[in-house]
Amino acid sequence: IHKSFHNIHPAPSQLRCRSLSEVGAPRWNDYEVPEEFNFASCVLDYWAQMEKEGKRGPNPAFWWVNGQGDEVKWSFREIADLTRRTANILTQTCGLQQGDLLALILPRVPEWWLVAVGCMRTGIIFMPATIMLKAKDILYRLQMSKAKGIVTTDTLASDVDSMASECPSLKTKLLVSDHSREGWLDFRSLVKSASPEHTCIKSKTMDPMVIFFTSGTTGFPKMAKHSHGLALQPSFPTSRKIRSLKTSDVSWCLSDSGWILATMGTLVEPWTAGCTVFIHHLPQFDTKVIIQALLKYPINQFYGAPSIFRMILQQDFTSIRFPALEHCCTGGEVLWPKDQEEWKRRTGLLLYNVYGQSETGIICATLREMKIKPGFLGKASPPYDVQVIDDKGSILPPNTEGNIGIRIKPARPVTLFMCYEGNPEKTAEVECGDFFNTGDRGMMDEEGYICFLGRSDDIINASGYRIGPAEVESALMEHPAVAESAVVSSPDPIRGEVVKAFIVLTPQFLSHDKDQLTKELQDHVKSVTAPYKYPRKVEFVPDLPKTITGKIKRKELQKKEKGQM
Ligand code: BCO
Repeated sequence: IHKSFHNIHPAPSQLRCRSLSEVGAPRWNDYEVPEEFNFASCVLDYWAQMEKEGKRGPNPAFWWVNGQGDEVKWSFREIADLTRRTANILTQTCGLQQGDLLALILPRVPEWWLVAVGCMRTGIIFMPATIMLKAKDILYRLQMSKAKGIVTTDTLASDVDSMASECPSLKTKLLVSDHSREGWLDFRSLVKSASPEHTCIKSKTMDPMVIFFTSGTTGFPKMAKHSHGLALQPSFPTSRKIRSLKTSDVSWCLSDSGWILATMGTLVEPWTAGCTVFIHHLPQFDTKVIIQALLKYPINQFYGAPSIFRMILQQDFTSIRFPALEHCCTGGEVLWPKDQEEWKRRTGLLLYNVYGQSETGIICATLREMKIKPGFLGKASPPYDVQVIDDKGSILPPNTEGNIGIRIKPARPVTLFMCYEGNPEKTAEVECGDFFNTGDRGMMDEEGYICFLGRSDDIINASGYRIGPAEVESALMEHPAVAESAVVSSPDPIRGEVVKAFIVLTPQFLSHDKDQLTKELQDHVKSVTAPYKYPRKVEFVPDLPKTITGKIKRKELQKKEKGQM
């Protein structure tokens, strides 16, 4: 169905001052797709207009703090102005055009939101990545994507400079800093002088908008390319009920700005509802700072990976009441029933589960109005038709274990990634009959609730980070002590899973102190690749189990870790 966004999405005007779950949606449904859609003009500018007409309350659209007394508060009108300026910087000063790729590697600083929306306005495809990336990770991303631009901070600028000659496509570098740097454009100065006049492109819903790098079981991360349709997800009636955000809400999603959870949970979803996005800079994760912020600020919606909730529960309190907090939502890794029980017992609040991937956005959710079934993710969230399928793509009966699949035929959902950019083989590999195979194992009960039973491949999900074993093994192999290694997931009571490396040492390191060597190898991995991937557990072994053809039997090591052998 092709209509203009406002024909089928009258919802924003109805969202004002009412709970999203109260809003009837008689004229549109979970599956309609407008021919043209651009989040910046259709949603953000809408709220700016509502503010202008005095039809939205005085609460800010964006509220950023850094714990050192600095604070940024922007209204939608200010964001509209600043993102138009950013759009002009990207196109006029940087010379980028619709369809060009821009690496966006910033910590949680306000400029991240400006650049992301500036890209939407211009059709420049942004590629968010975590600030934890190291030089080689960045080089890989720039070369793979042939990015024409990069936006980053002082921390990574010298790494980028050191490899610029190996990235012939890279023609523009924007620095977000209080200092200037030779060869870099100074974003903060430019934004002050840029024109606020800009006409948003008329993007087709299926035009590309964003690319997330996502780890696979073999090789290095793939580029999951999404269209502007991804940003439609929180407009769908069912998706709106996931957190039932309303304009007066203050929503804090703790995701690092590199993940899809940040694009959706700190930008698209809350701003679709017209509510306040709260952000704490949080350069280092610190549970105490999080608790203090929940006590101090009027945050009533809290969203983050289960490890974050578990880490908060590790703190020394028997019971705590966060004065404003009403709704807690978690996703990105397995949520155990005991986490939900403990969170309820000690905070008095329910903890709702959502499930998704970089390729999909939210696939399943326990909506705010649904009963929580401990151990279950929730039900399929339209536009996704989620089924548990066998290896040929046939739907399995209830309570049968299989692969979690999303129906892509006869119609591919608009919010599902378009493809792995430049990798038709991998794109084809994840298709299974009429379904996209998530690679996750699961089971559906008679009520349609789905539970997660693990990965079907070797991908590790450590505290919500998707880590490919090959990325860690390749980093380990660069160390002279490592003759061979095999990296697998190992259970952990706080992080759900952690990375474990089985290492065969080279002869000259056999007599080295093992504790010292473990630390040295961990530091080595942290220094050559994004540090969240480092092996928190290391075991030195004389050899690795292998097949007759010499392939490492990872599954065997994996089973041993899970205590199944
Ligand atoms: O634990 P260590 O201290 O030994 O190491 C930590 C850091 O100290 C270290 N590090 C950070 N920057 C470094 C550095 N080391 C050297 N140089 C640097 N520049 O690296 C380790 C980082 O590990 P971490 O981030 O797991 O540890 P941390 O700080 O305890 O954080 C805990 C969590 C729970 C906050 C963190 O793991 C996290 O944010 N997890 C959630 C990830 C997430 O949001 N996933 C969602 C992805 S999107 C998705 O799944 C789709 C869902 C719809």
